[in-house]
Amino acid sequence: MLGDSTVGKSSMLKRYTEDLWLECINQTVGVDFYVHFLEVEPGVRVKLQFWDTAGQERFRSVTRSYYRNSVGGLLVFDLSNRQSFENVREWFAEVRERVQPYTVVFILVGHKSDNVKAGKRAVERSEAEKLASQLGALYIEASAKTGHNVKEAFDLLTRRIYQALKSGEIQVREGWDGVKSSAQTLQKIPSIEPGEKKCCD
Ligand SMILES: Nc1nc2c(ncn2[C@@H]2O[C@H](COP(=O)(O)OP(=O)(O)O)[C@@H](O)[C@H]2O)c(=O)[nH]1
Ligand SMILES: [Mg+2]
Repeated sequence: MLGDSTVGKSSMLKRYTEDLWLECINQTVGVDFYVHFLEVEPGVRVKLQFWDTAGQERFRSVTRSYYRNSVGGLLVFDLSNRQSFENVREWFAEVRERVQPYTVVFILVGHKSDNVKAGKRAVERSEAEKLASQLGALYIEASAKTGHNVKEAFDLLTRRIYQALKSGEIQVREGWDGVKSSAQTLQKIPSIEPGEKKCCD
């Protein structure tokens, strides 16, 4: 989870993993860890691990150490906070710099979409879509408060990663924790038929 402090990263994760909304969520200190399971296609259940980083500069040295072992990221900004949008490029560059030459799959999230209804939009959808395409990411608007598009944002990221794995755009590397799977399981992924059961069901 990437983006400035207070854009709602922790709230998005709470909504996605527990379907909970907390008005007074605790500020993240350093890095928090969440797990969620998703069936990406019939019979293929993946375990997702999320690293919820603190956006403040004083924790950057901690959060940086997690980039290398991540396969994807949600770049989050607050639709009612222009500065948080302006800073997205920096977050992107910060991660890219540290994972090179490898790829990280990104989804750009315009968050707190409930504020848009209240007339507080500070970033136009067209600008955000333009930025997303420049960064090679997809764009989605969501709200942890109402639950709008939260599941969709995480699902989109997961499916993009899964596709990238299947196409070979991303490869499992030894000593890397971004994607973990036994070599045998991974080779089987493309050939799984809908409805076919995998082990450990
Ligand atoms: N209006 C609105 N406020 C939100 C939403 N998500 C989070 N917030 C508020 O934004 C503040 C920061 O949220 P938090 O999840 O801690 O942000 P983080 O620092 O990016 O992890 C809190 O006061 C939340 O209640 C949302 O979808 N809509
Ligand atoms: Mg947080």
